[in-house]
Amino acid sequence: MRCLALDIGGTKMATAIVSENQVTQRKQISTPQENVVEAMHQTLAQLLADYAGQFDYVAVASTGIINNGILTALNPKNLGGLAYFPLKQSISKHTSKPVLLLNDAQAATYAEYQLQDKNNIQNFAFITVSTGVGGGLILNHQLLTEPNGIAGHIGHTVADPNGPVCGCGRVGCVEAIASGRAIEAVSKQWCDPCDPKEVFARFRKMDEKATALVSRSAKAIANLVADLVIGMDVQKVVLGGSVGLAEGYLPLVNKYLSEMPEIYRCPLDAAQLGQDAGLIGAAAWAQTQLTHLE
Ligand code: ADP
Ligand code: BMX
Ligand code: ZN
Repeated sequence: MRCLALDIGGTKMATAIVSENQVTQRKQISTPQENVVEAMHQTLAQLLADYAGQFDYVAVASTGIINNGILTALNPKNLGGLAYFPLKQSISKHTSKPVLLLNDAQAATYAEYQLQDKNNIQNFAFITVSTGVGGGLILNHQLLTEPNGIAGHIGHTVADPNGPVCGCGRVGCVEAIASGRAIEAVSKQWCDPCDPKEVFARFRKMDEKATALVSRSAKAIANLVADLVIGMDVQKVVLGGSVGLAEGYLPLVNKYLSEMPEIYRCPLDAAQLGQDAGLIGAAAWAQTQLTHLE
């Protein structure tokens, strides 16, 4: 079965044909940031036209809470202010093939879990540190998506009750401290402003301000991992997203984790599928859903 897979993040949209976990015809564009509703409809129409005739089903991994084919942003600021979008309907206008959807981090979780030693790991989590901070949970070998698509939104647990207000409305979320957008919110105010990519370049050159900012993010993620271990007996965590995979970040998170009492620790690795985890996971998860429907 050939899948047209779409991975919609706050910064970029990736598309590809995925068949037996192999990614071909991959394309990447920027996620619309203005007139988002109209631009999203148009972008999806164009993508469906580009891949016409090349797929048997469509699988979408998207940022936001995905429930009944509808995207509801927990943090609309990550999507140019878009709070609600009828994602399934928008795609189904252009194809008669089945369209299945789940959250982007949940999709990546599913893909990365397939690569684990499943006999020894029954509870697993994935964290993406990207535009936002997303997550997915496998408990007792099962990916949590029910009942409302919310499970795994661990970027909106609290890292600092006295921290900045998050785009979701809560104060001090992990996302408001650790995400790419949170890093940018600080670095663009510097007298020598820069984007997160440059923050990391400066961090690797031991710049003091950049190191403090990256460390603040890494510490919040290390605490999030510890919370998963102590709250759900998570046995392994995998990290993804452009911030999560940035050189030097994972070792720093691991350093903070190693400073905690042993009971809070678990192995923490980088996503093996890198930027393709969402595409591959969406395709594979959707295929299991189709099999259940048969
Ligand atoms: P998405 O959120 O769309 O899935 P990414 O995983 O690429 O996309 O995350 C985007 C965020 O990562 C942005 O905030 C961006 O500034 C930041 N970013 C992009 N490239 C890098 C890099 N090389 N190092 C650190 N941060 C990066
Ligand atoms: C936000 C939230 C999650 C998403 C996470 C990572 C929105 C629009 N998104 O916490 O659903 O999984 O960001 O998303 O509320 P990304 O865009 O950084 O990949
Ligand atoms: Zn929040």
